[in-house]
Amino acid sequence: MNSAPEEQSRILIIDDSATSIRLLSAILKDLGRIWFATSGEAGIALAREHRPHVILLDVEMPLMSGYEVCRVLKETSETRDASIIFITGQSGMESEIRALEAGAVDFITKPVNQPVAKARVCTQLNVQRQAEALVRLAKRDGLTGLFNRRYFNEMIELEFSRHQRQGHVLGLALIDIDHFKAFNDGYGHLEGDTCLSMVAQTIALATQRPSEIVARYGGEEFVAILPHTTLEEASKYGAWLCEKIYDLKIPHQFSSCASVVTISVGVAALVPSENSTIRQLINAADHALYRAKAAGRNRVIA
Ligand code: GH3
Ligand code: MG
Ligand code: MG
Ligand code: MG
Ligand code: MG
Repeated sequence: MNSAPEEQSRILIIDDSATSIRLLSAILKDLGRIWFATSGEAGIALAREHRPHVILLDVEMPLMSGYEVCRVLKETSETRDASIIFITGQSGMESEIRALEAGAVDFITKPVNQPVAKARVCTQLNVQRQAEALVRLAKRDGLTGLFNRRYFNEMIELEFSRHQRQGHVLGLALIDIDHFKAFNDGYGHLEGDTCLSMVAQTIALATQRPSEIVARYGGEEFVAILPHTTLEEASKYGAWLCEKIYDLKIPHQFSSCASVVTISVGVAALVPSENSTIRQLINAADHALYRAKAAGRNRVIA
């Protein structure tokens, strides 16, 4: 969750003809992972489960037509962004317009011309890849590669409503590098950037649960969302982070609390209640961080 791996392309073929599915699978087999369904309903279920990048959708099918399937896919949040390419035996302007109006991005006519079909799917896979790259960039901080503040804001809303609904404890940690201004002043801004990145990577690596999210909160401040984490567990996590950063042994001769780079951590946790808010949680962690600084830094306070 806190790093961003490249994903394999995913293609779904929805067509009531087994022959047609066999042919298309053979044409597209090198482009990614392929699923297929022989009815609209089964296709929609597969699309929700696997979130294909490209969906090849037969127009003429019994029960649910391709147009209807397309409409449902476009109205469903998990499948809305897939590129839908219609496959049809009907050629002509009218069916082409109807397909585009239903939300399709392209159109392949039967009998399928193999190189053309492959090229069209390739084009859409590239479009999808670029869209994914943009989404990834929009979530990330340029220097450290961690999630950015905007993404944190989205995710804390999500986790907070989950915590209210499901009734679990929601932990939060605010992490701030100690005497970082002095580090910059003493070693220069570039060294400062390198130090910031190393600290960020270490925090990200130490925050392993898939539900946990680490973001760059501001300049030399980071934040970790810790779902299902009590105050005591969050304190342990904070202490562990302090140790990990200390163990990096990044020299800091201008620090007045240690000879290496250290962090201070403030943690808080919310138990579900009707009048608790996100602001409360962040403020509590912020006050704890302030106290960790006042108490001498290189420590966690709850
Ligand atoms: P404290 O222990 O109380 O947190 O002291 P501090 O010096 O770390 O805190 P202060 O808020 O005074 O200074 C933070 C410094 O972090 C100042 C700013 O120049 C530096 N900083 C913020 N963002 C970046 C960055 O992206 N790169 C570098 N090199 N420095 C940054
Ligand atoms: Mg058909
Ligand atoms: Mg400060
Ligand atoms: Mg600081
Ligand atoms: Mg700060």
